[in-house]
Amino acid sequence: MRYIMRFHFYLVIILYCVPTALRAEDGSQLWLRFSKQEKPVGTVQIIKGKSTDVTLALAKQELECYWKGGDVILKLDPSRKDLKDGYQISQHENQVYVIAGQSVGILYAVYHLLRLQETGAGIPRSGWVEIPAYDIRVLNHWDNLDGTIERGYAGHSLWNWEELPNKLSPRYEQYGRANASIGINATVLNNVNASSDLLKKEYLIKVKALADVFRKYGIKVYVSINFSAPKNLGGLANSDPLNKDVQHWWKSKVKEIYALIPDFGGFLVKANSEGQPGPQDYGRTHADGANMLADALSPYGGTVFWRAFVYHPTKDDRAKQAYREFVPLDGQFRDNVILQVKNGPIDFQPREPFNPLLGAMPNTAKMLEFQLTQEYLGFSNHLVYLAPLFKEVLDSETYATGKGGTVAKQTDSSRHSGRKTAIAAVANIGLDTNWTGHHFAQANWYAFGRLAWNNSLSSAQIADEWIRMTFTGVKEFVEHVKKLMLESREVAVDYMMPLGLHHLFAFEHHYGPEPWGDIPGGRPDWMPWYYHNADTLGLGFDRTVNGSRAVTQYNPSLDKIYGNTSTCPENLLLWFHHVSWNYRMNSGNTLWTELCFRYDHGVQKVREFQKVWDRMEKYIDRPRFLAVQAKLRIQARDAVWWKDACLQYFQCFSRQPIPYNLERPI
Ligand code: GCW
Repeated sequence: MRYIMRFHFYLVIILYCVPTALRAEDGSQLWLRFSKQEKPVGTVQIIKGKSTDVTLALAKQELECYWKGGDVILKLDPSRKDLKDGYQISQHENQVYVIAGQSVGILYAVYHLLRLQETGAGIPRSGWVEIPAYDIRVLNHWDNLDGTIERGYAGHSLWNWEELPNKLSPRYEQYGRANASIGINATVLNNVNASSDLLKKEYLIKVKALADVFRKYGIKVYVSINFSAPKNLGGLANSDPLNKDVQHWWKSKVKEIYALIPDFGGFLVKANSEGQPGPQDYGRTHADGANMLADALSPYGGTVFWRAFVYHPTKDDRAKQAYREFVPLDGQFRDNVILQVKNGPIDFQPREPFNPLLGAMPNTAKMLEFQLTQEYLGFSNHLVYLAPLFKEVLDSETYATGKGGTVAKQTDSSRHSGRKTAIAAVANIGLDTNWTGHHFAQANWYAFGRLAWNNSLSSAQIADEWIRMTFTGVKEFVEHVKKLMLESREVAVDYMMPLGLHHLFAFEHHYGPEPWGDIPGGRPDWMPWYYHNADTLGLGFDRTVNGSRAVTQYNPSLDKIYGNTSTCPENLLLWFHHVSWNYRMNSGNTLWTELCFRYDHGVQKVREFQKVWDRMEKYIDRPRFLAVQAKLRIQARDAVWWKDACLQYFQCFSRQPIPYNLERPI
């Protein structure tokens, strides 16, 4: 009997582990390429865990498949509330002890151990504790019910609404596992430009099917709602948040959802922005709208993510809209509402200053929204590692709470005991075999998860881990590719829009350059000239007190820095100032010459990336080598396109030559 049981045990391990090990190198395995162990090297014991706990069972299974470091003891300790969904790891002789208050903490710890093993980092003897920086670490999918993805560049949606709930794609499990491995614990399934239909019973059953898959991985499901659903679906006369019938409609809808999904996360809402309905349609405020939903969700512990991205026609500077609309509402939101704020005041540009709302509204919970899908960064064609962008925002000094009041500190759990904290990113995931279109775009998904867990990690450390887990630990490869990744965002800024330029994108699709774009009679804030303001005198958007005054939305200490050309960081100069073509930059160049050099530098660096990558051929598998090589070819072509288009256009205003030692436009 014992032999049969043992045989059975090995069979399960083989069936579970081998398929991952044998799969072709097509990128589908992401960073989860743990090599399987031949036979168990140690034992995995669970202390104080329920035998029916599927998350715990998964954690154990992962260790049994891949862990080569000896005996591990997993212990649930419900009294350790201080750990939240984190864990404590220690080592005694050759045994590793993992303690967590919840089973998902154990799962995270297991992935941490495997990561240390795979990257060769070793387990610190002294042991350590990990507590996540944010309570809710959430991906936002902009997936539509017809399978398309708004701003998605990696194929169609993962969610197959036609087949759900009866057929469950194996990718749902893989998605859950990948997210759990980096600590992501929440997902918003559908586009913020939401269809009311998602709240129909027939769809809620499908949402439930997904929630049932993700639960094991510690992931809660949220949905984006359409504010007009009571009218659209419920047939009510309106969707006014102060109308009792509307409130009642939401309460019963929420009750229906929780009856299906007891751990449902809550709602994400885009209201009164880009034509979406919202409380202002009825003369109500964002707080009225958010609080109505919050009241419906609160008996069940649900949360409302209310977006601050409001964008509608205005004569004033678009960058000021969100702050102007939301700051007067500070303190009016319920405790289970979190204001979801895009990292910059415009829209996921290659570089923006941080959104001033993040340093305002002290009595309102706020969370950051990043964008992983590269809407403004070359789609899935350009290699742009985004951790440096995320870190730049997180580490930005807001001065809101004196020195050290960084964006990270304004939003994470370090100062907000009691209130839920969160961080979101718009996903870059689709049905493509490699999930994200570009193999290196996987690194952005990975980096978001790692920073959402620990916002003090460095971009370099995250890149290092990712490269070792995804490709190889060979030093040559790691060092060169890491350098390339770390430079890649600044390089993209250089060939697209250096020195604080922004929104020079082609209309609608946002792929290439179109600084000249103009639609007679169209909204000014859709036109690139609105943002660059090029004229014969100079270039840039005057947001100082002499211009749009957007600079005054920052704390006075920053307002002074940004508001003066001599103290404004050069990488934001043209964001805040209209500067003369002959303005002297720190390099000694005039603005015009510096601009030429920056664009040219961007192009030359992408060419250098191509050469670096070519030298990496011998270290990795052929399919991924060739795929990245081909994408770099596109990126190099695009970089030249950007440089030529922008420089030749701006030259019409500067009326100065392109420096003789730079590459001629094609
Ligand atoms: O960046 C803009 C995009 C829209 C998007 C909107 C938003 C989902 O171009 O496609 O809509 O932002 O964030 O709501």
